[in-house]
Amino acid sequence: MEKKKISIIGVPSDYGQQRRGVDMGPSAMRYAGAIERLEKLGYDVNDEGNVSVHKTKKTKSEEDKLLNLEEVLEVSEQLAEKVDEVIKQGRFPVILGGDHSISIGSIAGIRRHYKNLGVIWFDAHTDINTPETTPSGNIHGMPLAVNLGLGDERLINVAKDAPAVKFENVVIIGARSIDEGEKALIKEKKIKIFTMHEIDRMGMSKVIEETVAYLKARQVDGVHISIDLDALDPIYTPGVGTPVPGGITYRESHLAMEMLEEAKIITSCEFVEVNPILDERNKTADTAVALMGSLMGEKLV
Ligand code: 4U7
Ligand code: MN
Ligand code: MN
Ligand code: MN
Repeated sequence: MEKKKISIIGVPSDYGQQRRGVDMGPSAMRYAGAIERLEKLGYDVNDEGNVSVHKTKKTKSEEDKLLNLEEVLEVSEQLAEKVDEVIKQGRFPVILGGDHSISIGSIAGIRRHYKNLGVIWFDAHTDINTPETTPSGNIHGMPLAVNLGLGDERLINVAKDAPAVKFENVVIIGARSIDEGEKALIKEKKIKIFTMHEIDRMGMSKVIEETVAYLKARQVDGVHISIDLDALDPIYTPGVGTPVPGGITYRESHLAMEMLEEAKIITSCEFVEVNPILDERNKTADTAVALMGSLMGEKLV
């Protein structure tokens, strides 16, 4: 049998938020052994290197309440092209962030290849703010909205050639910090969400069973999982820009990855918000790479 092919794409961008260091996320995950770990699983791994991110003076567009909009756009366009190219080559994209604004570009590229894409958003936050609802102006709080076709037109236009993700094709897992405007939108659009409350009550096993059944019922033709490391409790992933207590445990997160792997539904993935400057001995990158192993088929025995 031909080896399954993976392409790693690094995106050293920190333009979606205001803390320094998250641009070093791709290096930290490579140091933590991402490539070796996937090769050990028998994959043909191609490290595509990093998307080039120009270090410019950060600009602020007061009027639009969007920080570093030009820079985010530039990174997004490049990343969308790169992801598109990799999928055309028949390779499975594994994207390493960078802050979560990179999902504007990654999912834009992915969307060109699916008519009915499913998206799992593994995060302490819901990242569904728009310029109208954002309390911070930080674009890393907006990528889910943008991929649903909501928010700033220039950001939405990164994927102008592709269908928007459908509201009913999204599942949010791990949320525990949701802004008022986000809550209203989630209710209005009836977006499927398993907050920490549901994870506590149902257990992660049931949450993933229901997630898989939900996406299958919608007959998705691919599923992208976007993993923000702040979904986990900061005990396990202290190196993130916006930590929120009361998160997913180490084992719960691994169980989620193992069950998604068993379900064979995932067609692309990304790991974001790893910030080595805020980390303890690269713990957050290590956890990201361990999750990657589980998601891609590592077994305990
Ligand atoms: B992350 C926030 F207000 N919602 O929009 C915002 F709480 O990618 C945080 O999930 C966003 O880390 C966090 O700024 C974005 C805030
Ligand atoms: Mn988050
Ligand atoms: Mn996020
Ligand atoms: Mn964050």
